[in-house]
Amino acid sequence: MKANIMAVCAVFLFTLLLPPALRAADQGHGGHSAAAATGQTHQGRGIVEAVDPAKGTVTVEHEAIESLRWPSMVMTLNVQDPAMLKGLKEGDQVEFNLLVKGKEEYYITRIEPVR
Ligand SMILES: [Cu+2]
Repeated sequence: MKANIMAVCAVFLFTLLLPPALRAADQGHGGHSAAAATGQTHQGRGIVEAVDPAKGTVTVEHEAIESLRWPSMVMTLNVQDPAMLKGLKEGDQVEFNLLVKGKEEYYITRIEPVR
């Protein structure tokens, strides 16, 4: 009988632990890492706010990215190769591919102006 109670307790504790994990996947932008699977590439669109070739970053006000459950927002993102930033300037409307490299790690693997 005591063992049964222990088993029930274990199941109960387990279900207590589950909801936060599931909620994390639904957090959208705040839960970046939880929602994003490593190795996946996602497509985004946005407007360039700043380009920093020295750091290899581009700041974009991106539209919502459904596949990542990200709402629209301003982000500074690393590019795979700073050469990709050549010719990009503030105000450009762009399309980009974003590779999920790891926890809170994203790289733009393609970025092109939309004309
Ligand atoms: Cu973002």
